[in-house]
Amino acid sequence: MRIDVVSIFPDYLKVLDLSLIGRAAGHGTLDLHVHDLRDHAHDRHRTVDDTPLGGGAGMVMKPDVWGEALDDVLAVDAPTAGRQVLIVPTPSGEVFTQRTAEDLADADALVFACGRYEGIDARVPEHYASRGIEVRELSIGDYVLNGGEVAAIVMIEAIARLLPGVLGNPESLVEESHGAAGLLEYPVHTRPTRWRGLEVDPVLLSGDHARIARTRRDQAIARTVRRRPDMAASLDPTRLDREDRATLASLGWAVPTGAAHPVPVRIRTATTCDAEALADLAARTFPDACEQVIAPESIARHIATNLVPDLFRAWAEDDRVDLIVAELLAPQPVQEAPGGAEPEGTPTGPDLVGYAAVLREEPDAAGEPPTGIDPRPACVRARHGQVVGELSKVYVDSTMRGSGLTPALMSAVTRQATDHGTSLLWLGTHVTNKRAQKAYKRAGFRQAGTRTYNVGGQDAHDVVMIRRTGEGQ
Ligand code: JB8
Repeated sequence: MRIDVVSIFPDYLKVLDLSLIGRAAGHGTLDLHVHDLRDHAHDRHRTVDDTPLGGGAGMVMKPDVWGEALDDVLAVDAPTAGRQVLIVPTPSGEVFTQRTAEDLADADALVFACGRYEGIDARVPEHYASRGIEVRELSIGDYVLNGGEVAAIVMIEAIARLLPGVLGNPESLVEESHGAAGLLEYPVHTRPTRWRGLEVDPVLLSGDHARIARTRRDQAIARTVRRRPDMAASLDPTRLDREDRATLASLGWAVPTGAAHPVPVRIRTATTCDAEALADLAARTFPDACEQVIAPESIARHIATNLVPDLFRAWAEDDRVDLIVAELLAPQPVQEAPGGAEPEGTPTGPDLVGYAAVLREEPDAAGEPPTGIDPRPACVRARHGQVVGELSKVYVDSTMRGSGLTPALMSAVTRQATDHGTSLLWLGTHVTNKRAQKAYKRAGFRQAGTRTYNVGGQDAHDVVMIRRTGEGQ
């Protein structure tokens, strides 16, 4: 690739002779030429600037001087040189990203026009574009430099390292921040394994490559969510596997079924204020659990008598119940409405899209178990010395199927139940509901037996699954 740089400070570009870019120039991969703009100024003072037309602060670089300089290096009306791009660094340009670097690494020749003062007369890029030159006005970020030279150096380094033969180890290019995955890079470590009291994750020393890859992927996701919510919001769901989605959902970004991007969610402990929205959600989601096998009237009766706001209010107030909800967060308004008044209309409750509950089998002072707790099936009853909790519900709205919210809710409720002393979780799920059984199996549950469960007056046959909590979750 040939690169020409035009500047009033050609010495600035000397840094490029150092480092890997200089070495690439040595190989002939890169052919770098720096030109002094003042060679094209013909007055006694070699003037390159003049006052802005229309007034205003500072000075503007003269189009005639730039035109003469660029005519010398641009192949105007001579499309023989392959792809040539004129790059004008400017804080008012489009943002230069890794995608831009990848695109420009494909060109045969780049010409950088480095301005100073208030910039170059706007007719200069306009002129060359109209003469068929590919022109890009580019900014390296939302801050202002004193001139285009440093920006050009940044772009040249980002582009040149993508050229074949410039990097010693091209594999360094496959896994890096701002790559196609849309994630930041995971944190890296080297020996010593313990340094100033800081240990590295033992998984890195395990030799288990699948687990290492999973841990790193989760760290990359966590970093991206914390540091770059803008990147999290524009992740491509088709590049996210099931575990990515679970990690992402636990960190507050869920991918609605079929959506192009994740949306922000909050996974939190429920309060009594959620009771109405929870009853609505339960009524929407409960039929999914047994639709094919229980009569619609029985389902309706169960919902109307059991899944009512009072049940969820009682649960939210009961220490023995771990009740977790997933709330869809409203997209942040760009700007507050003028006047700042709240919009008219019905006050809206939380937008709940999932919930999970564990009911711990501790009698209260009056000897009563938590409201709604099921009798412990025989296959669970056999286990002594355990604090038993029923994983009563893990429901996710149909719009959020495959979003990662189910495992995220499951791990949130399990963590809280464990913190509150639960050592054995059990659940019943309809024998025909294979999707639920698979999800519970992935969460570490194993079948322990069966039970009969009454749904609105009709007996249903459930699989009973159990899972110990605590270490190794
Ligand atoms: C005059 O911040 B920058 C930048 C600033 C400049 C010029 C070019 C680029 C020319 N000031 O990227």
